[in-house]
Order: sequence, then C-alpha cells, then structure tokens
Amino acid sequence: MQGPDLVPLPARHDPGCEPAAAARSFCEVMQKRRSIRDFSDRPVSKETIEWIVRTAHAAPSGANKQPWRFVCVQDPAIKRQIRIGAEKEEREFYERRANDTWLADLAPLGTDSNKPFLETAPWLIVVFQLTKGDDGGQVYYLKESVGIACGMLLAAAHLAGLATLTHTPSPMAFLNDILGRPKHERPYLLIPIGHPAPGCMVPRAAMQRRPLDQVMVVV
Ligand code: IYR
Repeated sequence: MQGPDLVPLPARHDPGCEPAAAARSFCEVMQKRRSIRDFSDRPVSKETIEWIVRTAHAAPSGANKQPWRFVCVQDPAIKRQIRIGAEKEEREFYERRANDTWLADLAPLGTDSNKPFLETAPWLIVVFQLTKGDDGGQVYYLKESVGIACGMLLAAAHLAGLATLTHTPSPMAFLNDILGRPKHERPYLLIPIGHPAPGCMVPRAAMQRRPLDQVMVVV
C-alpha cells in the first residue's frame, strides 16, 4: 500500500529573535485587542479583507475539509437588512429570552438591542460553518475548525490595525435568508470589521483578565 504524499515542511517566517521573545511580542500585541461597538465608516480595501480571510482560511481543520464560508458584506443595503434582522432578534433577547443572570452579566458591557455598527462598519464578515462539504462530503470537528479559523481572522484583523467585534445575535438563521446561503451553511459568527470611531471607548470590565495561574496548569 502506498503511504501519504509528503512534502518538506515549509520554512517558517523567522521572527528574528528567540521563541520566548517572539511569543511575548505577539502576546503584547494581542493583549491590546478589544472588541469594539463604535466603528468609523472609514473604508477598508477589499484587498485587506481578502488577506484577512486568507489568514482565517489557513487554519487547520478536521481532515483538512475547510468547512467554512466567509461572506464579506460591504453593500450598504445588505448591511441595513442585516441590522434590521439582528435588532429584531436582539430585542427578543433583551426583552424576553435572556434571564436575569445573563442580563446582569452583560450590564458592565453596556450592550442593548441597538446595533448601529452593523451599518457603520465598512465590512461585515459573516462566518458560516458548512455541515457538509461543497462536494456533499462529510466534515469533521466543525465547531473546532471554524472556531480556530475565526481566532486567526481576529488576530489578522488586529495585526492589520483594524478592530472587530464577535457578534452573535441568536438565532442567526435570518443571515441565510438575507445572504442567500443554503441550509447546510450555518451562521457561526458575525464579525463587523473596520477602524474604531475617533474617541471610541471600551468597557473597563472587558479589559480584565483572570491571573495566568488560574487559567494555566503545568504538570
Ligand atoms: N447578542 C447580544 C447579547 C450579548 C451576549 C453576550 I454572551 C455578549 O458577550 C455580548 C452581548 C448583543 O450582542 O447585544
């Protein structure tokens, strides 16, 4: 029996310093990432968005099935429809669906059902998870694969000097209708992306991180 077709591991980008220094430097950049809700309407080029999506698309996935679709919306009329659909779900959430604990946990973030950023941000990247491949084939570790791709997307946007929000109006089926995506593509995350508005503020609470010794265990 023939083995897998193997090629040499590509030479990786040389960070120009030793691993701890490189890891620290990346960490210090990523620690400055914040979700924002106050976007500028300053344009971002399609080329920039393409590079960011290419980064997400470089993510590992179950059996390399790449079970994702990144629908990048810049059309103001479509952004408006998405805002209307999301705000409808969010009103339901804030007025009925969320329990008191959930609302109390959200209070420090100051969120409500108004989502003007869905129109202000120059781009909305709607990430879909594919419950079957484009060839109709099976996919594996769907949530893990798409989650990793989204993490890489957020990092790429941040390194490009752009801000993002991980927005999850729930349920998100309205995105299939608006964007004409088939049923087997399930909305996973709605990511507004752009420049922060001048004077953009973020909740202090969102900046706090639990101490490393509470989240990291070395054995
Ligand atoms: N989707 C709502 C509520 C919300 C829920 C969580 I969990 C958050 O971390 C933030 C918001 C909204 O976007 O307002």
